[in-house]
Amino acid sequence: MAGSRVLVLGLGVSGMAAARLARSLGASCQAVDGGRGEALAAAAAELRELGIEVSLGWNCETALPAADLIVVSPGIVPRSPLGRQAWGAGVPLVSELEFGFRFCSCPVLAITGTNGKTTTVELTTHLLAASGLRVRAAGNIGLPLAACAAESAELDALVVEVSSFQLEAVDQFRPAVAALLNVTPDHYDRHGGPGPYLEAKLALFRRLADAGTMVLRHDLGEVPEIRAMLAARSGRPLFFAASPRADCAFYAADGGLYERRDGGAERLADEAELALPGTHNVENALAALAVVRAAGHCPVRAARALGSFRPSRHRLELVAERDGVRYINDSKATNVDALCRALESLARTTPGRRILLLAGGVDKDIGFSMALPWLEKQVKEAFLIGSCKSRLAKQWQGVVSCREFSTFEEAVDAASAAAKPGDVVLLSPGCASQDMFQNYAHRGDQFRALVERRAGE
Ligand code: UMA
Repeated sequence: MAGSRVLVLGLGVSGMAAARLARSLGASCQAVDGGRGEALAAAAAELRELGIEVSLGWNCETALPAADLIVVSPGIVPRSPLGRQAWGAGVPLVSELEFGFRFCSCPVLAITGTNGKTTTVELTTHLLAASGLRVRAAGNIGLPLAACAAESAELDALVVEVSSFQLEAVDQFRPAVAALLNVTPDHYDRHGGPGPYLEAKLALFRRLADAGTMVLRHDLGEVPEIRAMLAARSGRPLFFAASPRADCAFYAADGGLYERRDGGAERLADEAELALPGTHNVENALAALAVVRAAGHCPVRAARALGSFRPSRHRLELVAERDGVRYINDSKATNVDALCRALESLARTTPGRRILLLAGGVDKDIGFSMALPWLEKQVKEAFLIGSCKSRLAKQWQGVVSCREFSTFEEAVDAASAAAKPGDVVLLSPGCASQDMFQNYAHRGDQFRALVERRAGE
């Protein structure tokens, strides 16, 4: 990179990491961001100290600074004004994921899918660390790959959560293992529909090295685009399923998790050991074990650590129990499939409890009717917020009573007031958060604060 000119677009965590990396490699670097404000001013000051030129409040009215390589942050939409400027600049353009990957020297184990990515990445990292490997979780989970390049020489593997946004501009990204957990409606507003969304996800496999292994939920092998891709590859993928299936290397049966190998099957763990409720978490555990095997390590040893894994916050997290009412934070549910999975888990773990559901947020052009059977069974009332609240109410009204609120506080107060002993107040929005919050974690923290404030009254 020494002597080349790198232009970084967006100064969130991805852009900051990419700019620091470019500079540390001896490139001359410039960075632009359309935003302003205190946090960005502080970020810009830090970069200027490193000799990086920064322009904030970029309005796309002038040409972008000249560069040999443009590195885009995942939040920059290709058809947005800045996206059009960047993609139209006639300069090689890569995502931060691609840029970081080019300078990582340990194997990358990549995990994508609509839901369960973060849990599976954390669990895989936990299993590998418990097996004595030096590993780190990175990527969409919050630690950009570009921030791991220097440290990667000391690591045995990076377990990387990969989003469809990051895959829009990859070229040499070739993970050693690529896992696809599931594909359900999400981010159609950005990608333009189910076809392009699937295509973006499949970019992960299209660049898999021949020696690399694919890990897939068994039913994904039937998707025509995936079947065609598998037919063109020499290696066989490792399939997993949360049911007994003869065609899967990792599967669940009789309350246990199994690996089928060399004509036999070995029980790796009991399902009951998992501190993670729901069928989807059995799938996540099987996927993590499959990634361990695909990376050349022993799932039998790794499986011993399944029981000591604890999920991160904002996923079916019990934040309070008061007067017989449970308050559960599932702010990580940013699409309707994740909401259905939360309701399915609660049906298993707390059967018979009625749910007061807090939902709504950014409309990603996905339908919400998929949730109707779950709502009908378990939800007493829905308290709706955010830019898609009226659309949600229209689609759900027939099966569940819906109320719309202009602030989150009003919605949480109303749900709490309506709750009777034995009920659950569940925040599982089924939507992204950015219309009212910084991100899903901020939304979950606000929920906890509001619940705790009511407790103190
Ligand atoms: N910006 C512009 N112009 C634009 C768009 C953005 O200037 O048109 C600027 C903003 O002013 C801001 C910066 O870009 O200063 C933000 O960049 P970013 O949105 O890419 O955010 P990062 O902080 O770099 O976070 C990104 C991911 N964000 C997105 O994909 C939107 C984080 O995933 C990820 O954790 C992080 O990189 C590290 O890899 C978040 C996410 O919501 C959690 N991901 C989606 C999801 O999980 O569904 C894909």
